[in-house]
Amino acid sequence: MTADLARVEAQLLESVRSDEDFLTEIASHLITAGGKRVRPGFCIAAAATTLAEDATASAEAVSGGVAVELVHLGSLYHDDVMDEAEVRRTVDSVNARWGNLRAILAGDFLLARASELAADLGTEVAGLLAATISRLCEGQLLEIQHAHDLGRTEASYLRSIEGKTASLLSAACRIGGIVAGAPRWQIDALTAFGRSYGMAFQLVDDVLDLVATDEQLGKPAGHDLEEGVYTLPVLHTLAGPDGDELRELLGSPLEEPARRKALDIVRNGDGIGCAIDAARAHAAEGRAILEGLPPSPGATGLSAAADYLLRSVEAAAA
Ligand code: GRG
Repeated sequence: MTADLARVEAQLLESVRSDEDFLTEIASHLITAGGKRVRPGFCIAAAATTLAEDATASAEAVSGGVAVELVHLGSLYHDDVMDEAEVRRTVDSVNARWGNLRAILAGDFLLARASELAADLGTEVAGLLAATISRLCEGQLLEIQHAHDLGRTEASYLRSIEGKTASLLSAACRIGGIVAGAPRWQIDALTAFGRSYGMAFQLVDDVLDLVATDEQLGKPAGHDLEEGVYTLPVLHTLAGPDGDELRELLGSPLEEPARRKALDIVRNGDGIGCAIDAARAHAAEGRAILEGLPPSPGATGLSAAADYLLRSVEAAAA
């Protein structure tokens, strides 16, 4: 996988080259800044579930992974504009360095380059990636529609994270299966695994925003609370015995020391445990789906990723 991911890095940089050097620079900014590359890794591992033994990834699996990462990057460029974020992947966000107009354009450029790569992989992949971009927009819109909404329901939260996060992880796995020529039932199983893992991934991300230290996050904890994004631990706390106290603080933009106080209430209640349980259930569902596949290093790798995700949040919340 290490050598395959090195090919992903090279192709990512290659795919954002423009005749306009300045656009190349902006579009490369968050690629060189790092990132975990979970989505390309999943595309490659999903393709590898068709092989009984370790093998070098095909060019199509690498391209599929690059296309999905470019969509992820494009969404981060736009998300940082919406959030007025200053830091991403430990460096200046694109909007902080070059302004919103350039960040939006460069985000569009990343989506365009992703689409070109997807087109080379065939109409099914191109259609899937386009549909997934729509789902990201729907999930994100649902989130902003409910900003500061004390009446946000758990069902609405789950719909939002399915769109904004799980859909892309699911597409990464599906594309891996498609380009590897897996049978349809296996492509569908990989798609379902990616969705389950993606739900767990966003639940974990939301818990970490509440439980990790400011130093671990590289930004103040409780950022979602501050933005008015009430995630599952918060919704659960609002519905519980400390709900009234928390409700008094939320519902409008949050300044210090109210952010600290709200964070303490959520940390001391059982909302964090409830969200970790939900993540655990989604990860278990994902692992069970993988058990239905023929044994392969690809399936083992995807299952290990689900284990690792849960261990990381359990350690942070302990
Ligand atoms: C333009 C495609 C597009 C979408 C517009 C802005 C938007 C709608 C969607 C944003 C969706 C979003 C930011 C979801 C959060 C996804 C998420 C969990 C990001 C963090 O992913 P990691 O942890 O980050 O994999 P790295 O940096 O490691 O890649």
